[in-house]
Amino acid sequence: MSNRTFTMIKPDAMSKGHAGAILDRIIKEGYRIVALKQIKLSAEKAGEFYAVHKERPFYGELVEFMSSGVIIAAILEKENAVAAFRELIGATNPAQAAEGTIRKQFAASIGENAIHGSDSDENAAIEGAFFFSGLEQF
Ligand code: FUP
Repeated sequence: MSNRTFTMIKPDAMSKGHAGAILDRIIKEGYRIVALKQIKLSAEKAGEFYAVHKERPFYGELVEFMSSGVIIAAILEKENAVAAFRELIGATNPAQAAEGTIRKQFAASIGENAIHGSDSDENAAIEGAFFFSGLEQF
């Protein structure tokens, strides 16, 4: 069990002005910020990040959406971070997200669902390294 996960506040939440509230919630839930940056992904970089979904019907829309605006990327630390953070953000489809989750509060649809959280320790490490060098992690 690793104590780090990776997150992105997605373009929909950023453009609606929810970044501050989401970061506040994350910090209040006890996560320590290991690394954080604001960045805009090119379509190529977004495609690379979501390469695992390449064959899925929503891949094109996902890449277009994730490269449509600025995001915040961050590495977070807390005990059992991956599982705990998945619980905090809620189901992929906000219609199925539990009360009190970040997606329930801020997400509009399954495609534009406000926030990303890694689904395994292995992916958390891969995704964190996609955005941050060792020198940017504290
Ligand atoms: P999650 O781990 O909850 O982010 O969900 P997935 O890894 O299954 O999907 C990654 C992203 O693909 C989602 F955040 C949004 C997008 N997606 C869709 O647009 N449609 C779908 O049916 C499933 C996922």
